[in-house]
Amino acid sequence: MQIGLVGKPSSGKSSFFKAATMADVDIADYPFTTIKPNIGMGYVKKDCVCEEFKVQCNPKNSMCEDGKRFIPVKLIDVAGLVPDAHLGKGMGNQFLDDLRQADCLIHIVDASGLTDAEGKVTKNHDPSEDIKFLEREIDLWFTEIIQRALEKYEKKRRVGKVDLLEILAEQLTGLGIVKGEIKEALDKIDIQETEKFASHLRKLSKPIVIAANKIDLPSSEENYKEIKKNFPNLLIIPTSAASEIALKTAEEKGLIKYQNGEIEITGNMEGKQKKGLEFIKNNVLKKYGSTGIQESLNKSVFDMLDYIAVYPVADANKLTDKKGNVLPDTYLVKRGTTLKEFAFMIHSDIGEKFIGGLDARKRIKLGANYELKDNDVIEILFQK
Ligand SMILES: Nc1nc2c(ncn2[C@@H]2O[C@H](COP(=O)(O)OP(=O)(O)OP(=O)(O)O)[C@@H](O)[C@H]2O)c(=O)[nH]1
Ligand SMILES: [Mg+2]
Repeated sequence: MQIGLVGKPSSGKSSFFKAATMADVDIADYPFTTIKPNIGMGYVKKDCVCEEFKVQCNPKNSMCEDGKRFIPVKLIDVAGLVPDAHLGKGMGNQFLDDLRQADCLIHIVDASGLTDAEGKVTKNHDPSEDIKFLEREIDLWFTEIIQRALEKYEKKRRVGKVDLLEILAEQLTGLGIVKGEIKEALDKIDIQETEKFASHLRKLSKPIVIAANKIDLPSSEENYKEIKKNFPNLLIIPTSAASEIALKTAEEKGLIKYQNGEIEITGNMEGKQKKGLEFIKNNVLKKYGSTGIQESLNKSVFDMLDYIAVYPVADANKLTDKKGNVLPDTYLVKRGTTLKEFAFMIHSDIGEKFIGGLDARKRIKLGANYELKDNDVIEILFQK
């Protein structure tokens, strides 16, 4: 699972990245602080099935803390995107190629309205404008890729018979778009209207969640309400990346206990630090329920992409892998994934030698076409 963080300069992409990964990255109040992409691991958080099964788990590909499973997702923080990036403005849009493998995007919007379209300090900038321009620039990036495929098609056509669908599929597989989707788009939209065609495919392969960031700033409240009104069909989450960094840092220093959006002071704190924490408590946690960072990742994966968590085990009775680790792995898979498809995800060898599966909860046998359910714990049977 990969999630791309996009947005105009200074909207807080690297702050969001740091808040989610706690990796040390450059954060500054001037545009284009980030040039080369930052890549790291964030986590989606979910109730672990260990409590239900009343076992102590030994996670391998994920973590479990107080009954919550933290499942890794790759985050990519890129340079800022500005209007007309496709014409080479700012850092251009070539760097978006780093996001080809991303399953979805989180658009980090500066909800405070205190930075302009290029990330420079201003007043009363309308964040709705940022949402519109960014969608357009992402669509234009797709348009360029499709145009390159069309050029390739024209070139090949001159020397022999070629299939447009084949060429498009070849060029677009890197964006995670499958043949069926391209065929559907070709049937529906004239590819000569390349931008429209591109926009359709972009929505399929790179859906966007909006993080209304800097929600701690007073001017954000009105703007947040406004963007929710203007874009009723978008998933919009209020976030304060800076607050999340402050809280995690205070926790690392042993000053507070920070869990599930609640803080408890445990260490000695000076007046200024205490004031800062009080501010976050009142203006972010109480007002919006949380800093929104974890929600953004969770909602992207579980709500927008509609993924579920599945626990493969080698022994459905003991719930262990071959080495005896209890509930070692959690996989994120798209809802609708079949058992046999899942077998191939774990290992192509297991897929090829697939026989069936065992449901550890219901203790029943499962067939190849069984559709996986959220929190399934499954032993896959294969020829050894
Ligand atoms: N008040 C407040 N400030 C924030 C928040 N998130 C980021 N900032 C500030 O916004 C400025 C830009 O943050 P960055 O994370 O560097 O922004 P970016 O989007 O990565 O910027 P580029 O790499 O230049 O494109 C910094 O001064 C941050 O401290 C937030 O939630 N609240
Ligand atoms: Mg940055």
